[in-house]
Amino acid sequence: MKKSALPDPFEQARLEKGVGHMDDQNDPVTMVLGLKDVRKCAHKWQTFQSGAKPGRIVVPSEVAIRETRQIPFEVDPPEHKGFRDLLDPWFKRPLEPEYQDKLATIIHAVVEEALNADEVEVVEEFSLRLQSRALTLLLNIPYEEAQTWISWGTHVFRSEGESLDGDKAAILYDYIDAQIDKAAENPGDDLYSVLLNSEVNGKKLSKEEVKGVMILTFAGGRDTVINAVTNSVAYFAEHPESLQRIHDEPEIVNTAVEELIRYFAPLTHMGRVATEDTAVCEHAVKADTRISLCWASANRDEKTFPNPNEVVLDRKVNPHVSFGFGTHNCLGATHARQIMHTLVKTLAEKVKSIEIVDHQDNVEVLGEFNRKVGFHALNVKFTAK
Ligand code: HEM
Ligand code: EMZ
Repeated sequence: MKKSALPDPFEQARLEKGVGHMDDQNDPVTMVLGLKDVRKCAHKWQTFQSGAKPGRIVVPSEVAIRETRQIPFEVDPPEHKGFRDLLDPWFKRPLEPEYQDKLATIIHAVVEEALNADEVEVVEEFSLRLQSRALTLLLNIPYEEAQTWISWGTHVFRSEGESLDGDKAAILYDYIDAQIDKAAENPGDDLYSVLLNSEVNGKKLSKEEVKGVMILTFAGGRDTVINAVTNSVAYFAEHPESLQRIHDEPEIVNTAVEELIRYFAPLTHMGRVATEDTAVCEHAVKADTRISLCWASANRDEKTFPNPNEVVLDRKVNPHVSFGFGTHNCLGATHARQIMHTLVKTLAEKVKSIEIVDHQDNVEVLGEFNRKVGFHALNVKFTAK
């Protein structure tokens, strides 16, 4: 099997039962596996809520390491809408040409660094740098600030060997508290200041609410983007013909990016808490227990995606759910898509070949399933055109 392949561990359970089961800190999860069922449950926010105890809809649950509610992620309708209406225009800025030019400059520099180096460890030296520098644009903060975020490593709530790391989370919380205080004293045109001066439903956002938005912006857009970027490098290392094809047919770059994102599914699943006794695929789900919407499984649903385990760069019909579905669909998707678009184009223009020298898989253990989501480390050599 190719090193860049991400096999689908859910196929049999999806076909036979439609659901899977995993335990997590004594708060078990019924995983919803089929595309239609995932969409249906994502829609039923009254039965499957996001606004449970902060941290509980994340798997592994973060209840033990945080109290701040992430906004708008852990808020249900109708309150959700007010926050979303405030945030949507800001998170659409990646569509502006000036933003795209700055992003291209950042990505070109990261690719040039890689081409000039002897060997690159992609996760830390390529993807994390790219993600952090790009995030300065989304927050509208000076470029230099990325250095601090790079020093935190890939995930802000987890570390090597520890699936939940309270000490690491505290670094992020203290940092955000300090930035909020700074912006309150000396407002600028960054996201902190904009949020501090905004109202939702006729009320100014509190510092705690601003913190809830900022934690989510840092956490939600971090290992997801790092995985997407790292998996892309691995994929093109093993499929040079695909890189050449994108070079020769640049008109397919948008569908190619969507297909890579479908195949990678960087966020495996996200939980909900049942508000009443109910059922999914004829499996009882008791009130106050958790289900998860398994985006990674839904994306391989053979009923919707022919050859689901192949990367088909010009796949025509591609209703993947890598960015979620319905109310909480990903707010950072415009930024993430723009990163992927620019990265893929830049690699196709500048890179002749990528050789994988060494790799360490990142495999998530999800009860009965083991899912490779990407790499803990990926050492490669880039060769320029
Ligand atoms: C929501 C995936 C990048 C911020 C979501 C959801 C998914 C997802 C599946 C839905 C969660 C749910 O329904 O409970 C991804 C993937 C990304 C990515 C695969 C990269 C390839 C980003 C980035 C940011 C971001 C870059 C911001 C910096 C958010 C926010 C939400 C969200 C704020 C919550 C939206 C809401 O509750 O209304 N993301 N994400 N994401 N994502 Fe992303
Ligand atoms: C949460 C989540 C958001 C969570 C849309 O996903 O991403 C996870 O990586 C974080 O650990 O706290 O922000």
